[in-house]
Amino acid sequence: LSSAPTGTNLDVKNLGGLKMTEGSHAKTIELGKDWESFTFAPIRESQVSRAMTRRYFADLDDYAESDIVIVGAGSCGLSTAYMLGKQRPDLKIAIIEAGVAPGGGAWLGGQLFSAMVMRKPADVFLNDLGVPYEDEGDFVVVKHAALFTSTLLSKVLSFPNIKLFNATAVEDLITRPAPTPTDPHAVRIAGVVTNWTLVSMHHDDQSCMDPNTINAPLVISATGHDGPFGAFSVKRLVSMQQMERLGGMRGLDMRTAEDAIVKQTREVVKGLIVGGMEISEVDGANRMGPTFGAMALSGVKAAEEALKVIGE
Ligand code: AHZ
Repeated sequence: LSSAPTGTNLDVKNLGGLKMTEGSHAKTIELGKDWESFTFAPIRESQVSRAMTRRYFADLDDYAESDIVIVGAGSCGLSTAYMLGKQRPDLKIAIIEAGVAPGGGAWLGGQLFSAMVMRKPADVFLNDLGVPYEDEGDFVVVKHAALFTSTLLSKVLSFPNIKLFNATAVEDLITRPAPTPTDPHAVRIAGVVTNWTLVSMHHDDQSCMDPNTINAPLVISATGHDGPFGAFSVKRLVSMQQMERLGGMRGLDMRTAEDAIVKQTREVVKGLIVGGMEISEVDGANRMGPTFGAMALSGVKAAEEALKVIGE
């Protein structure tokens, strides 16, 4: 990857100052000097198609064997990816996000309000990211939740060892037998089964749309609390009889919820770490509503747990 040209200063009043070199023709175009003769560099439709598909299919090939798969690109999944991407450039990390737009519930604070509240000590995560906030004593406020999410997303996506597959749903988990003395039917999680989300949503009215797979020794699930697309992995653990039942997310109590989510973030069955609001369904923790410190710090804890499993 070549980086974006630096040193240019695009200014609407002074477009003539920006010079652009046009591909192989090496013709210098001075933006804004003469809009009548302005033209983009040449293109053919097939070049655009190949530029996208070649890279996507190379990524599918490359990430078919990943070191870690993160399921769900909400605030917890993205925080996990950020910590791992920063610390371990040697690991190949795939993020699978069902939605077209990554970010989960973190584009707004609460209800439809813009500001995002984070209780201390989650301010350390914001400092690391470089997201500004107002200090209100025991908590801090980011002016726009979207500023947090877009900053986090831009950092995660710029790590060369992380690939986001969005509009892609995890439909199932890959398992291998891993019997223990107390449970001869125990399994370990060995990857994920994927499909385009739009295909996943049509299994009831279209037949024979088989999925794809990604092998990975470790899966980190952060699919949020129960809902149409939530708590995916832990619900599947119950239906495949690796967990007797879910505790079920409890009512809202900000005072207890956030500590519990961070503390309970862990490897739930071999090869599967669960974080963010998905873990509230396992142990029966309270929800916290619109305060996001636990999501960032659950991501930090999930990354730490991952390094314990994978080896420092
Ligand atoms: O699209 C989902 C969302 O972006 C994605 N996801 C869910 N199931 C998936 C599947 N395959 C792929 N099968 C899937 N992706 O997971 C993401 C979850 O993001 P989220 O923001 O819902 O969860 P989180 O745990 O990161 O953050 C929770 C934020 C909440 S909820 C809450 C409350 O209800 O009280 N409070 C907070 C702070």
